[in-house]
Amino acid sequence: MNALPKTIIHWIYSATVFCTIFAVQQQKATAAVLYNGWNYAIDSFSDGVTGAQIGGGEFEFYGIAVKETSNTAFIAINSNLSLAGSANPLSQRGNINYGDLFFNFSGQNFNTANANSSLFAVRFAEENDSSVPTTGVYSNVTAKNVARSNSGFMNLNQYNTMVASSGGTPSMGDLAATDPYFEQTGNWTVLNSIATGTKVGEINFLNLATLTAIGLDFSQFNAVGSQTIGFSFDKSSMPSGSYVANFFAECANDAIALQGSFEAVPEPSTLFGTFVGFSILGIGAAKRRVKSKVG
Ligand SMILES: [Ca+2]
Ligand SMILES: [Ca+2]
Ligand SMILES: [Ca+2]
Repeated sequence: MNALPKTIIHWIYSATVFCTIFAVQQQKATAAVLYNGWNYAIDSFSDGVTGAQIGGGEFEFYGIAVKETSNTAFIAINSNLSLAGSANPLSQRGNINYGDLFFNFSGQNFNTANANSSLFAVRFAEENDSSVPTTGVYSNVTAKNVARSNSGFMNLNQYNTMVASSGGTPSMGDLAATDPYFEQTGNWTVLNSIATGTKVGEINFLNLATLTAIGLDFSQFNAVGSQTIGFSFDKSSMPSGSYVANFFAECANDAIALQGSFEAVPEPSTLFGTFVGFSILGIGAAKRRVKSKVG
C-alpha cells in the first residue's frame, strides 16, 4: 500500500485537531460545567441591557450555580443586580428586580409545563412582583409576565435582536438565546414571575463566606458580577431527576437557564437501615475490643 502523501496526512491531522477543538467547545456550551461540586451555567457577559448600555451594566447577569448534598440544594447567582433591585418609579413596586427562579422537571418546554401547572419555583427577591406572598419554594406553579409592568422587552426576539444589533452576544446560559424552550415572539410572552403556586418550603440565605467555604468560585469562569446571591432549601420540596432552571430580570433585560439534575433524597427507611448497619458493626467492634482486652 502506498503511503499517503505528506500534505494529505497534514490535512487529516489539522482536520482532526479542528474537530477535537470544535467538539470540546460544543460540549462546553451544552454539558454541565462542574467545578468543586457546583454545576455552573455561565451566561454571556455582554447581554445585559441597562438603558443604552449593552453589557456590564446594572442588569448584567454572569452565572448561576447549583450544588446538592443528600438533603439540601444550594443556589448561587452572580450578577450586577442587587437583591433590592434597581429603583425605578415607573415600574411595578418602584423597582425592577429579579423575577422568580423556575424549575421544570417535566421534560416539556416552559409554556407547556406552565399550562400543566407542573413548574416549581423559588421566590428569593422579597421586593419583586411575584403573586405569592413570601419568599420560599413553591410547587404546582404557573407563571406570568411582569416585563410589561417593569419597562421591559415585549418578547425574546425583540431582546435578542436589540442586543445583537448593539454588538452584544445574547445568551441563555446553558441554552442558546433562540432555543425554542422559551417562546420567542408574541406580545408580552416572557413569563418571569410566579402567578400561582403552593408553598412547600422555606429558603435560607447564605453569605459569600459560607458559599466560598462550600466551594463556590465564580471567578474560575471570569464571572465578576458585583453581587453574589445565595440560598439553600430542602431538596424534599422538589422532585429528583433532570430539570431546566431559569430566571429573568423583571424587565427581561437579561436571563439565564441552567440544565441540571437532583439526586433523590435518601428514603428514611434506607437511612434507618444504614444506622442499623452501623450499630451492628459498632457492636461487633465493641465485642472485638472486649475480647482482645480479655485475651
Ligand atoms: Ca448576561
Ligand atoms: Ca418590579
Ligand atoms: Ca443572558
